[in-house]
Amino acid sequence: MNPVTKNITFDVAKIREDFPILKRKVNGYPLAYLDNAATSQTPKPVMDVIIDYYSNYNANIHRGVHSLSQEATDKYEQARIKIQKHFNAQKAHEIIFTSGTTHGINLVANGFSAILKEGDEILVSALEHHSNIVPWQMLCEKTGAILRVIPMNEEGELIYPAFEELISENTKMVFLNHVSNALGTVNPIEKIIKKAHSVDAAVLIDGAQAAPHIKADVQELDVDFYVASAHKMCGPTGVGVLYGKEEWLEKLPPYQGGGEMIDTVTFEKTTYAGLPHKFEAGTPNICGGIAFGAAIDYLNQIGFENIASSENDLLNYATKKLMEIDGMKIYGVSKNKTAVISFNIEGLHPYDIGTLLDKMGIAVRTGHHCAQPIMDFYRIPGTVRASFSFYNTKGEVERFIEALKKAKSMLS
Ligand code: C6P
Repeated sequence: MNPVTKNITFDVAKIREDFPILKRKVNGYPLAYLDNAATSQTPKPVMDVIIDYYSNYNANIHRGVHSLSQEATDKYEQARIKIQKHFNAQKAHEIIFTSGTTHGINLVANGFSAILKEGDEILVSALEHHSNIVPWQMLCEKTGAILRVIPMNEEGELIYPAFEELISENTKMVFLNHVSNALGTVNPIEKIIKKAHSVDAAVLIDGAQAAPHIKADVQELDVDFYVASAHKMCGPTGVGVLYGKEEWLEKLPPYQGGGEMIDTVTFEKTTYAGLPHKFEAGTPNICGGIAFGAAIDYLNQIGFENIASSENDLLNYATKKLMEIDGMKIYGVSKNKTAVISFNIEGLHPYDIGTLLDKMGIAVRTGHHCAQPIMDFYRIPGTVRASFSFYNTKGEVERFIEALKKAKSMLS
């Protein structure tokens, strides 16, 4: 848990006014939405942008001479620049719009099939979401490259000395998440990137769970690829970002062929458009991209220090209260973690706990969280996962704890 100074202007009651969904009831109880790692809720300013788009300038982009098309194109490209500035990318064309983190990773993995050869090694961490495992396994099947795994410890942290032993001149790529979705662990990506570059390996960071909480600076990190999803950042589903260093994006072949990604097409030969269009075939999620820009504005207006500070308070309070419950086991106890608590109560199935919590208006996720290797490590089928956002309150944590105690007594 990170000590971060809290800005006194942070007013959670006022912030909650921006999220109409937080006023609804579920099963007769006020909603306590504690499944933010799965997807975040959408504030009114972002919804307003979506309504404005469809009310006033819905049109295809980069294609039309008419005013609506030009307005939509301008707004879409402005959103790209907002995202560029947010992640501090050097160039706007290093920002590729995707449909989300999964798409971004697949795009890069597909590109590396033209670069890797049999016997090359690629390193993945033991803490990954399936999205950052399966595309690389598919890549290994295609190329004959070898996938090696950086192991984790009981606390849910990567074992850095083991990474140092695994990495070698044969390592061509390292990919891991910035923050684990199942445990909340913040990985030491700065030193991993530095070490990977010492053997000329490229690094892809899956920022899906970090981007809502931590403002990553891709130039300072010197990372080769960074991916994230808008829907975990108060934006809509179906849109995300792939940041790639220009030199890498130039080197990788296109992922999909189609409209907008070409320069010229004849039946004999097609030449491709430059960046970023080379990787953006077809009509994109135009409204989603523009709304993603608005979501980034919204988060920056709240302030990432405020976000970290308020979420950290909720994490500390919830952890302390959970530990008072008999039979409680929390998975992922790194000192450096975001506001995610994965747990089980001895003798109870996570699914049963989640179902009873829902009956009391508390939304959590249960299961393997698309991270089966982590569950295998702990030899469990799954966990209950509560994940907090800056718009959650201490009162909601208290309701969650009380509901959990009630569920426990009903199930025992
Ligand atoms: N994790 C969760 O409940 P998409 O679905 O493409 O937006 O994101 C995939 C993804 C990739 N990496 C990490 C670290 C993630 O957490 C996720 C999505 C959600 O944990 C849904 S499975």
